[in-house]
Amino acid sequence: MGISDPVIDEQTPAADFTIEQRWERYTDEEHQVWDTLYHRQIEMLQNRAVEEFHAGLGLLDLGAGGIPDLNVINPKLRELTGWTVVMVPHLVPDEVFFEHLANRRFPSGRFIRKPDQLDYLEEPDIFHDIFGHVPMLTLPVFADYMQAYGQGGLRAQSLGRLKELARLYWYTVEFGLIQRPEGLRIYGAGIVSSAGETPFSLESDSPNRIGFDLERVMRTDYKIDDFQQLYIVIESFQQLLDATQQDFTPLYQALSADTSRYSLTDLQSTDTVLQRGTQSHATGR
Ligand code: HBI
Ligand code: FE
Repeated sequence: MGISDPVIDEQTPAADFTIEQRWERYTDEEHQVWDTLYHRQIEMLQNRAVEEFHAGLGLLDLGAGGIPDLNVINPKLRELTGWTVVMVPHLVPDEVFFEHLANRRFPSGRFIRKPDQLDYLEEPDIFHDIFGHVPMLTLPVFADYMQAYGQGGLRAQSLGRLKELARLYWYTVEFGLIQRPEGLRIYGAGIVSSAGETPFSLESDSPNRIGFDLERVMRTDYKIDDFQQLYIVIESFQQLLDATQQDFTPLYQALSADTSRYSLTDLQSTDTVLQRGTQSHATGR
């Protein structure tokens, strides 16, 4: 599974799957990978990532050089929004993941990709998890949204609605865009941590881009192995938090009563269409 990391392998995870970071054990080569990725993305993200993302990087000083030390960033993050980052070996079971989020703990991988894997990896590493996700956790409204998602996840699991709820995470936390007066901006962690998808998500004429609608998102499948064919655009982070804090019971009932699901590329008459994509990337034409 994934990339081998001796500092993970030597530990027995706790009951909540956490391990110690043992920051002093990262090699120079590993710190170098962080720095290479960091500088590449910072360039790419000027005027593309939402302002609050850049602010979060600054508040936590994530560009100080090398892989961040949790003992340094956690006191700052806790002070700002009450969140902390914990280390986990690899992907953790859904209920463990949700339980951490519901308690304002963000589970991050410890390992970092190898120098010859800068652009592709199968599971989230510390660059994706900390550079991608943690800056937004400095923003109170987004911090609250992530906790509400974790709490919703625990409920969805008991109601058998995990698949639908996971789509919300995918289309917002991982691949979300936001409309700003100066133009579209990126806040999704899967995009900000990817050199290829950063310009693609905003500038390509291939993908569809539509406004946020919770039921629409929950009815729409996604692909994990290529750039997205559909991006969901929110108007504000408050919109996201409001949507998540409502009682999902009627929505889940509607999803059971009408089981129709939308294909990735079909637009619906009720969609707020920002761009009708050509899908040239997916079809190769
Ligand atoms: N575990 N470490 C880790 N990181 C994730 O992003 C993650 C996970 N386990 C489950 C999971 N994500 C997903 O189930 C959901 O968000 C739905
Ligand atoms: Fe992620």
